[in-house]
Amino acid sequence: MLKVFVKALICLLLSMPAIAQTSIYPTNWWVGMKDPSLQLMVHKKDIGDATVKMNPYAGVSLMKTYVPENKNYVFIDLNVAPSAKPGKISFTIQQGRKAETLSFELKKRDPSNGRARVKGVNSSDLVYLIMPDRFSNGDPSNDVVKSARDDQSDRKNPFLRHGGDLKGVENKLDYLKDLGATTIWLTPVIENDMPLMSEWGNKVAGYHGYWFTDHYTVDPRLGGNTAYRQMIETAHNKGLKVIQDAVYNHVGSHHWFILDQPMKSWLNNWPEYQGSNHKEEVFYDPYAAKVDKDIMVGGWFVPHLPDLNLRNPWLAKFLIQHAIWTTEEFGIDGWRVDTYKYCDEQFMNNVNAALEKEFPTITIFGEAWCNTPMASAYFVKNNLDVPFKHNLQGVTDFPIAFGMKDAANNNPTQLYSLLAQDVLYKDPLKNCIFLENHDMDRILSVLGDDVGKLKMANGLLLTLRGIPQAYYGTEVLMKNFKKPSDAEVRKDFAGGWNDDAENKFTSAGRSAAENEFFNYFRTIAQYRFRSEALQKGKTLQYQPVDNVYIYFRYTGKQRVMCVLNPTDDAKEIKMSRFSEGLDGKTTGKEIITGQEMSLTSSIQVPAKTFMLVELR
Ligand SMILES: [Ca+2]
Ligand SMILES: [Ca+2]
Repeated sequence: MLKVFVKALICLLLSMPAIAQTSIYPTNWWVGMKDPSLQLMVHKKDIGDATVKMNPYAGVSLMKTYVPENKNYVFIDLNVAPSAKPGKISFTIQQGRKAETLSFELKKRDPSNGRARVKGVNSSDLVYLIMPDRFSNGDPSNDVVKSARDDQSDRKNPFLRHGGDLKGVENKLDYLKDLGATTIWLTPVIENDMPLMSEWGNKVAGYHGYWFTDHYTVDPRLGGNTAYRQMIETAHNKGLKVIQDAVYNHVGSHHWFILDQPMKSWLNNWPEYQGSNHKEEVFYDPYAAKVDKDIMVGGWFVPHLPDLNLRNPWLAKFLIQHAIWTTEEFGIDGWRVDTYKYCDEQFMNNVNAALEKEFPTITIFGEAWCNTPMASAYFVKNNLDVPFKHNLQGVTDFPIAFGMKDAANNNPTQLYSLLAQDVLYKDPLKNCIFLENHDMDRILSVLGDDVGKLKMANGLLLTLRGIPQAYYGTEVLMKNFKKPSDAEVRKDFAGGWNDDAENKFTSAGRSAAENEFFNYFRTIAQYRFRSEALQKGKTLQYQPVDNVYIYFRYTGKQRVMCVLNPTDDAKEIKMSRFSEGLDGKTTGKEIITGQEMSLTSSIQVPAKTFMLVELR
């Protein structure tokens, strides 16, 4: 492993670029931010030997400058007073006899934050997760970028880029809205200018987006910053919201600040390559050894993803300012944070607090791939007595994902028990719930290609507490296991490319079976869109008896009853046990079939069925 690591570092050094131009990060800022402090990171050959002066600008003061070990950087701390007006501040950089003037823009903040943009995402929403490279190609002219380290696009190769982009997503927003989605979450859109990397014996492109190389650039193969801004504006105009995917734990090995590292402590360095142990227990285990925690947080994912030292205050400021910059610049409504449990805990609390300070309506949920509610709850606001308290709003709720799968597989008892453990969370409605995502086997395959089970699982997904998230293609029966690789669960959406033989974005292009499931999903999603009980109601659940699981969602105005019979037998269920949930109601309408029902004595529940009954 040592050899691999050293080889990787040598490769990095060899590919180190000359610094072509002076760059300032963030690329601009705004007046009127609640935090007046602003730290500029300037990247320029030998700037550490220069003198930096700020030319007078009303309301903006230069507090201090700092030159790190690498003299190609200087950090400039500014204070931007509330009185400062929009405009361009300038710096004079004197290097020997040469003087250069750098200009930096302070813009006016967008007045619609918290209303038309940065609205936040909550349990009233339905999130639809898209990997843009694999969804729809709206602009074939950007499929290949000649100047990129990876200049290939080939739909026949599952590991290369396929040409999908942000214009493609924009073109399909009406389809998503009709399906009942209110929010799109895209796997990261930030530039991944990485060469092909070896993963499990394959040469793989950064088509998925998780290998950042420049935080301030949206990947040109997705359409760049302009296409992202345009897609978000169109989504907002259609009443849809957008979640961006953040990665704080690592970057790609060809990120400019890895190729020319500002200081030695920028990364979590080890004498020889050290992978993470992937054991979240180290955080809450009262008996945990410190070294195990150090390896969990500081160990790397793979050699080509340098693990960031989030305790470095300059790096932390860079990343926090980037999160704020992105939110203000593009007006996104929320963040999903990748690899949350591998990041320094205090850093994560600091990012979340900084975002919530500038954008009180923002939503943030973290990816915490955990098997137990105890572990999931640890990473959010919780009711646990633990030494470190996280401030995160919600997590991607893996235990509930496994519970819903088991329930559809004729074992609902585990789901019942998992929900009982919601006592651990301050607000379980802020968790994101799902059946599948880009890192998991597709749920239809997991359920043995049984569309009946798929229906039951999705019935649960759309009616249980939390923010439900669908994964692109579920609705048209896309399936596969991650064997031999995760590319199998990231196939192209048929019809997203002009030359596709089939177009599953239209009912005419879908098979009868696909349309049946599509309509099933859409019916519940559309009902959910107007049901306050499903969106924000309380939950009342009953212990499963004979594997039939019944729960209610209710507010003061509306009640719904959800009935899951995953068994192979039709059941007659006596209603007397459910009087607390029925609250005196004697009739109901089953939403999926439209059937009126009497609830006075008993109901008939067909085998392998999920019923959603609005009480009257
Ligand atoms: Ca394209
Ligand atoms: Ca880490």
